Amino acid sequence: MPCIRCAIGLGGNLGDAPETLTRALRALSTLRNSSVIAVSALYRSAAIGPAGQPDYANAAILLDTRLSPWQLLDELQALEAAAGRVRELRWGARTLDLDLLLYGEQRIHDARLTVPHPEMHRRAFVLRPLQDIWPQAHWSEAPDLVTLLQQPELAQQVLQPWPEPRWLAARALYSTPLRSTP
Ligand code: A4P
Ligand code: MG
Repeated sequence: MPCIRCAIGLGGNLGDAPETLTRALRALSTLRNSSVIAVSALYRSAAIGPAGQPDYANAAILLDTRLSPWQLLDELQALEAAAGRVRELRWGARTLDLDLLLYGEQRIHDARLTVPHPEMHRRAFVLRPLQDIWPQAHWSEAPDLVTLLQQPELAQQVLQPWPEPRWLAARALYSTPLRSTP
């Protein structure tokens, strides 16, 4: 397999979400045939969806991988299941959402996988972290990230940087100059 640059979105809003996302980042850094290239800031935002939910923590990472998109999805779902199992006992709900946002410039649409992620162009909580790690990201007919984020529907989504020490420490490990963004 060639080495492909891809973007993964991380989200969670049950339990200690910064801890869950930090653990997911550490696990992703040990993924076989893959290297973490860049890590976004952590952001906090109101849940989009049913009311009455806790705020979300969101982030994104850039990964170079020789895994196929489906192998990568298997790995992401295993991490979700692991986080979910731990939390299910205590919170009764999933705590970690890992989405494959972009896989190089490939377009995939099958029963398991749609890439680019079909909702990402509508979500500031995906696009703002993506801008941190891959400002030139582009896909299909979507405009560039700056233009997308200026659209009224996205501009009204309030996203606050969440300077959580555990995330900052883990992020620093993967944000050396050698791992600069493309
Ligand atoms: N699947 C297809 N394409 C993909 C892909 N590119 N990446 C399939 C990952 N999975 C993909 O996923 C359901 C199925 O989608 C998988 O089995 C996989 O084969 P899921 O994550 O179990 O389902 P879900 O999370 O309930 O649905 P979905 O549509 O992924 O939810 P979203 O869109 O991720 O929304 N508000 C804030 N502020 N921040 C958030 O992070 N997240 C959500 C969840 C809602 N509101 C939010 C946030
Ligand atoms: Mg999802």
